[in-house]
Amino acid sequence: MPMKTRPQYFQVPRIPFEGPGSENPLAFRHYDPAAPADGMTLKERMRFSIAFWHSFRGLGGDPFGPGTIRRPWERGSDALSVALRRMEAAFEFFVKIEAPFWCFHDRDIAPEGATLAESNRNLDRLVAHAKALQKETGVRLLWGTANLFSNPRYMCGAATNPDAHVFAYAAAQVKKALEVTHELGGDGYTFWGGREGYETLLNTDLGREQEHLAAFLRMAVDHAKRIGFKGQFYIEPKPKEPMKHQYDFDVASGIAFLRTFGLEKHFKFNIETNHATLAGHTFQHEIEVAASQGMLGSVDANSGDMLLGWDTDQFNTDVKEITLAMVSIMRAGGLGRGGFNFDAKLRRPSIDPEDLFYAHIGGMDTYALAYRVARRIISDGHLDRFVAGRYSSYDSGFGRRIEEGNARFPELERLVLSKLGEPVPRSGRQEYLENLLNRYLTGA
Ligand code: XUL
Ligand code: CO
Repeated sequence: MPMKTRPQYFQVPRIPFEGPGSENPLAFRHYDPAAPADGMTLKERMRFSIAFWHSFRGLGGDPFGPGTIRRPWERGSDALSVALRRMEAAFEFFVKIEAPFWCFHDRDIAPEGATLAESNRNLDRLVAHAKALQKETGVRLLWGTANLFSNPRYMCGAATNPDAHVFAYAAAQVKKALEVTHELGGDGYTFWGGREGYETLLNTDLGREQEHLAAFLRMAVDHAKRIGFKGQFYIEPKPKEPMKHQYDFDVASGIAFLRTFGLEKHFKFNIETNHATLAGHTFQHEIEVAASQGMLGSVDANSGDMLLGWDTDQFNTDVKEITLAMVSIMRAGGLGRGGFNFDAKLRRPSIDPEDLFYAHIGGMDTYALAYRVARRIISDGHLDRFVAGRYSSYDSGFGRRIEEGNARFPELERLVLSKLGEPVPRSGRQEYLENLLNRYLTGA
């Protein structure tokens, strides 16, 4: 493979699958990329993706101190040559970790220039490089996006900025980001709200800002059509951080927003685990809400910390949480053109290149294990049968008429008065079901 002729940045071999008995920390124990998984390989089924921003731009900086992580490819003062080397290091990692996809923001991969024209030229250089590396390795783009939140011009939002000049700049940036996503064969394009929200209502016209956001998304849909981009558009909800309130608060408010503005046919949701918990929901809840409306799209795979109220973007090794999410995803028919994107970062003291491997091995193994457990839960059918039984009174008679919209209050009143009388309470059996779930999780 031509990759071999390039300098190798990681002193780690391609990660082998060695099975659950392996004691090698640099091996997969559950994620066997070649294993069959419902008519395809597990690698094709899981559609794992690496987030360029965390793994190749995040160096451990936080509000209290600078980055702690040093990477050999980051040395040098010419930003463009560093960016080109960084891209090679990233593709070496994608291949070694057996990830078939990657994701990026425009400003992750190419330095922002002094003007938009210069930024676009830098981006074109890096996109050409990425395109060659994609061809060489077979790694593909799950989705692209634009960073509309780091530059100070976006301090009061991008599409929801009170200044139409900033709106226009953001529009130009997204136009280009869409075009390069298309150029790289991306399967999707994500809108995470960034700073689309408010800090205080004292200076904000909330109604007008939401109209502007809708206008912006409409223009994106229109431009995609114009350039022939057929990838899936995603909204990635998040309730807060960086803003006190973000308009795409959670999936339910996202659905209401899209329907209000007639955009629902063009978008699905990219659900991030930690964003769900920040909104006061479980990961599974957000998946179920999206799936119930046929709008489940993709997943940003990470987790938060139950004791902290911000987005810690940790790698998720919680088998129970992911198994429950997987059950809902499978029932919904899978993610289609979406995937599991590790929007997760190393902790600040995890400074060695191997840590990047341990982190992703843990995340991928946990997802692969959860997939197997969820598959068993679904094929056994106990849970599904229990739930179906719980609603079976709606399968016939007056229950059926209620679901079909053919029942009226007077008819139901007559029924209760003349023959039904008092309903007989039935147990919800939560503890029984929790014990059943534990049996699947422990295999015992
Ligand atoms: C921020 C976040 C973003 C999006 C892409 O919390 O999740 O990285 O995934 O802009
Ligand atoms: Co995300």
